[in-house]
Amino acid sequence: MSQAVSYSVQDKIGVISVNNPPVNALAQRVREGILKSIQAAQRDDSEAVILACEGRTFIAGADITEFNKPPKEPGLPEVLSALENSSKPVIAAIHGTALGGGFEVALACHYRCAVASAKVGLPEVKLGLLPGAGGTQRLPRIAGVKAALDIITSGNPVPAGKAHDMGLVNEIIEGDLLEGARRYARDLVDSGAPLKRIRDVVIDPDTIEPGFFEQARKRVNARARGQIAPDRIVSCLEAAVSLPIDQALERERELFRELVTSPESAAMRHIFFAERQAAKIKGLPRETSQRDISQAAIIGGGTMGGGIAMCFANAGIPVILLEVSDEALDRGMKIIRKNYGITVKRGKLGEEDVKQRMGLITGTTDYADIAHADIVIEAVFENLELKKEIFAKLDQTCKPGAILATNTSYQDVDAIAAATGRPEDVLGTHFFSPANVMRLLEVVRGEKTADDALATAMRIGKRIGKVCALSGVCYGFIGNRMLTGYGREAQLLLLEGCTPQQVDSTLEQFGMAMGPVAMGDLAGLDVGYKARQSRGTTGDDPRPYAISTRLVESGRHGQKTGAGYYRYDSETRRRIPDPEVEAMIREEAEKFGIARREISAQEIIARCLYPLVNEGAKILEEGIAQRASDVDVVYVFGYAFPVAKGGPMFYADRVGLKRVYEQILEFQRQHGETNWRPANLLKELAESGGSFAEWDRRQA
Ligand code: T1G
Repeated sequence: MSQAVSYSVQDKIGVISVNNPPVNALAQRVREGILKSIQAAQRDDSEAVILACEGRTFIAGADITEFNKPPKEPGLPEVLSALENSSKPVIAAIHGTALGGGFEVALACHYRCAVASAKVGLPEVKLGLLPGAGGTQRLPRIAGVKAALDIITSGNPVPAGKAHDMGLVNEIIEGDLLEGARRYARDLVDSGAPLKRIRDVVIDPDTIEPGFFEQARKRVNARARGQIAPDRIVSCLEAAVSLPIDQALERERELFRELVTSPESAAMRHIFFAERQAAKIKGLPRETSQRDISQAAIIGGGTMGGGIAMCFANAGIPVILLEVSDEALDRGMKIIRKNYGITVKRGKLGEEDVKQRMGLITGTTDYADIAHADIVIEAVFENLELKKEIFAKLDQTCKPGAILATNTSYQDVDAIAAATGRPEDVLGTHFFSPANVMRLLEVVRGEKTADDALATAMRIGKRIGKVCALSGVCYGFIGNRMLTGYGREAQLLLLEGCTPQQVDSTLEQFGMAMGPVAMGDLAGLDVGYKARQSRGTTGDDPRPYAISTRLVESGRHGQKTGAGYYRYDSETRRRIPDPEVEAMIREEAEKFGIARREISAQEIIARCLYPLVNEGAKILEEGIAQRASDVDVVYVFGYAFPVAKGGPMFYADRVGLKRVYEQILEFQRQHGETNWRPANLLKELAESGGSFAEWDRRQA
């Protein structure tokens, strides 16, 4: 047996123990070790066999890093057959998260026991895959087809208690798992319990209502955003009902092979690892000391401040919300209650949970009350002078070592830090609206930010459920800086001949959650309008703002006024193209002497996405972002870039940087140097046949 797996027998109960940190992934040596152990168990005097894991979790799945390499024997199906065909009962003892291939191993055992804190699940769909080792065949045989479809297409874990109610777990173990599993195994043997092989369960096709699979396929494809795995999962479940299991297993393997070689899965696996890489700060050892965070404070109880406060409360961290007046504080608390109310309505939280979380949020108008906070996050509106005043006050008020963070979207974090006598404690924590929903957190490193403050911010970000990416200081950091070109080109395309619907639907077919024009209506056109008013726009190219300015000045602020670029159905909020706006666009184009023309979907995609890539390359060469994969993480988790396309930089690698570069040069010829100056890094990689992925590897 490989050192990753050990086997021993005690009191006639065999124990196969897997030890492959960090998550006991089913690497080749683990598969081989389990196979040899179960084969040995057939020949010894054991009367039952327990399959357990050391470390923090039961097997958390196949080893995702192996998918890009040639398969190695033994394959997982062979290991599962050996478990399932064992002549003596095999019991999976589950703790942590039995996921993917890990849960499929457990389903091939005859019984499953688990501690109450454990979870089971089949999250392969989140990697653009499907359970390729019998999960789509065994799960419906015990959970039923509908529940199995929900579990596999959502990819969400099922807590042990619920899994027990569903029959996925046979026994919940109190106390020590292995001791409990031994007792359970002994009881099974003494009671002559049968070898329960899930594969022997037959699904009665009459239990499936007519049209179930057609509706399921329509439903999953409607929200797939370019992902193909959900559709194939429906096909596997159809096979579970209509084919004998061995043929259905073959069908599952065939569809798995299609997915594992698909560009969509390659993109999603890229994001899986990119998300984890982004949390690592180059040059900062993993064991960099971190500051204890047990009390947070938020300055400003508006939409953002309230959402940020909820993030801490959701993670069980007490948080004080500071506002300028009781009325403002009351408004802030109302926003929080309303947000929680929505979550309860959606069935995602119970009233009891909300009560417990609200109990962690207190309010004050007195700075003295936040003096003992370990982290303070300022979330007032985007005015640099106001932020500087607040940080000067925090400097006077907060205890030494408190982390002082600003939620600014654009402002200079170094200028804010300079308003204090402790710039080493100051950094940016840029949340995305709504802060209690959007997972991205840009952590902005100031010139003088201390390493331990930075390491603490990255860790606390993960603790409150965020995906963190490190940014240096520049206008707009990573995401918003890149967004400028994306929004500008969308506006210019409108003047040059596109309708709002054409731009939006093209990018939504590409996989964006919402097109850029509709995004403007959602955010509120008056927001940008006011920012331009306060900033002043002399010298700016007026064309990208011409239409939105006209809309705002005619009272069309977007969804909030029922009309912007589109009109909105007051009931469904569905957008409705508006000929009045299209006439307005034509008028503006005429003013600028722009001859309108037919514009292809390809041009819309390139004109909007290549500025993301180009600005991303500039951000990399300036050292603002650590990796191209970090930029991908920012766009997938902060701007709903389709995960099945892997992020703007991964997508550009797939298109080919030479082609992207040459297209940018063509746009430069057509539209001038200002907006289309290629990044040096892009030029260099394009001319050398390189890629952003290789650049990341070279910089590692
Ligand atoms: N393979 C390889 N490495 C993995 C891995 C995996 N399955 N899961 C995690 N890691 C690495 C991860 O990259 C990180 O590495 C470290 O472990 C800690 O992970 C046949 C085909 C289990 C909930 O999708 O959801 O089975 O950065 O930071 O927050 O049908 O990891 O330290 O170098 O995420 O405590 C299905 C994926 C695979 C589960 C733990 N399984 N993993 O979360 O730690 S496909 C999954 C997770 C499959 C079968 C199919 C989480 C976790 P490093 P972490 P965590």
